[in-house]
Amino acid sequence: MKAADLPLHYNAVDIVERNLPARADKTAIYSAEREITFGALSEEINRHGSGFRDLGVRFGETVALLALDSVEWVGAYFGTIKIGAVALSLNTMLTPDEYRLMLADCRAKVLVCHDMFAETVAALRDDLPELEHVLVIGSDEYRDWLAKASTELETVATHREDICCLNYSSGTTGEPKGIPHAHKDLPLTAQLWGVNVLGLTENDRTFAGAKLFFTFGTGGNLIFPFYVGASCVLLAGSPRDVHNVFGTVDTFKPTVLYNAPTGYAMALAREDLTEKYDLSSLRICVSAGESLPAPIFEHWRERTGLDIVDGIGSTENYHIFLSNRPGDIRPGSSGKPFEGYEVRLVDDDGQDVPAGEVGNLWVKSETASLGYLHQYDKTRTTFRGEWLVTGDKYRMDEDGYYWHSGRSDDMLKVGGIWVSPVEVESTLLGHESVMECAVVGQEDQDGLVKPLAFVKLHEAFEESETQAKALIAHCSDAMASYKRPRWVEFVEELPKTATGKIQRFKLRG
Ligand code: 3UK
Repeated sequence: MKAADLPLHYNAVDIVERNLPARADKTAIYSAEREITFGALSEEINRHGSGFRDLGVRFGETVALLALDSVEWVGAYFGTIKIGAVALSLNTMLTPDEYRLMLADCRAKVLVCHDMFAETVAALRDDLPELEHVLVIGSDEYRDWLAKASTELETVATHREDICCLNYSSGTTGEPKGIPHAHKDLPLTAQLWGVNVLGLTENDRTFAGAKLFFTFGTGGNLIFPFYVGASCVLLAGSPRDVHNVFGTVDTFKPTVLYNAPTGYAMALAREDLTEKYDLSSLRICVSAGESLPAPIFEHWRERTGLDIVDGIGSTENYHIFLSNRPGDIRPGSSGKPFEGYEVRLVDDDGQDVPAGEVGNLWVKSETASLGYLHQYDKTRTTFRGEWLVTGDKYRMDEDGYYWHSGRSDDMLKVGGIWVSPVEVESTLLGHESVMECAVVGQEDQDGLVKPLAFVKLHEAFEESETQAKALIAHCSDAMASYKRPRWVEFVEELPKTATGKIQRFKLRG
């Protein structure tokens, strides 16, 4: 499928509405809080869209979502898209400073949040003059607003290349980059990977440890299932809790499970996993976010009888662009390219490297974003004509499978989510005891990368286990906890260049 196969005027609310009227009574979303049919969901979407209109939201303006995975998230998301506005999906684990930056950058006009975020948002409002309305899910105001809104809503005839959604991804120095996607990208990725590679059908029921705010989750657990008329299962709670994820599998019986490698590693650490939870509904598992080490794949297969399909995706491409496929898996690799995505491995001068050698991974597709919002320079170095520079190093083996060989920047993927060493370092430097530090990735016992901090203390402080713990706790409080260093090594000196820049590569194990 090509973008040109879609109508010129295409609105991605089609992903839901294509199921009407045939599947009006089929459950679209299962969750512990609420279940909803395609018919009722469509009404909920119309109410949200009409409600946003009533608040003055117009074509191209941004509606921000800072919410747990829920029916309301989905209603607000597609309601925004249907009126030609842009749905900003915010990671729920960020700091107030990050929210301020993002909301200002995209001039969000309305924000929909769950009440646990209401206080954080309220404290930012003085700095965000363009944020006119904050709607707290479940509040009386929200209920009244929705109740008053019309269930009839005409779809705005957006161009298939108009922007429908926005996600922020971390940069090397921790600054967020806004990545817009067009209406066309949603059905395209659904067809190219969801259907053609994963083989989703309307008989599937998807579930993801990855949240809806991450395009791994939005695509895998919302867009792709709805595109084929399948249902999804949403979990409001944390996917870092094994019981949350596998208790949900046990209760709602999904056929497909998406997770980051760490989700599988954490589950394998539970001896009683398969006795405690009935996983028999699952037919296939998917992993992305960082590479899935072969031992995790093998142990998972031994323990559950299930294969894990590993594919590399990115927010820039919306979803997976190089992938293993059911029945054709080379454990430890990211698989092969598939229809709709071409890849190249090139040296630093842009020349193709021979098979077997490590090169920079470039990818060409019709689902790539056109650039980063308000980041002209960064856009020009990443989006090169038809090719997108991923920042990943890869090697192709003699059978055409691609093997991840690290990043060309210092960025880390921890639990499938970006961690900028610079951000962890500046947080550590915020602690009174730290004079200098450097953060690098180190593999844990499962072969998954976690932050390791090298720290030089001020003289008055003592290198001790207690001091190390205090630094880790400091990071855990000041940032999203997954970004904290898992280990601290005290050093007398850090390796530096002649100009005084810390050489992280010399510290990598
Ligand atoms: C790394 C992987 C090895 C790689 C994502 C699936 O992770 C996603 O998007 P992000 O923008 O990060 C992209 C970067 O993450 N990566 C992702 N998957 C793998 N490395 N093996 C993998 N399987 O460095 C890539 O450039 O956060 C993944 C679908 C949608 C996504 N947004």
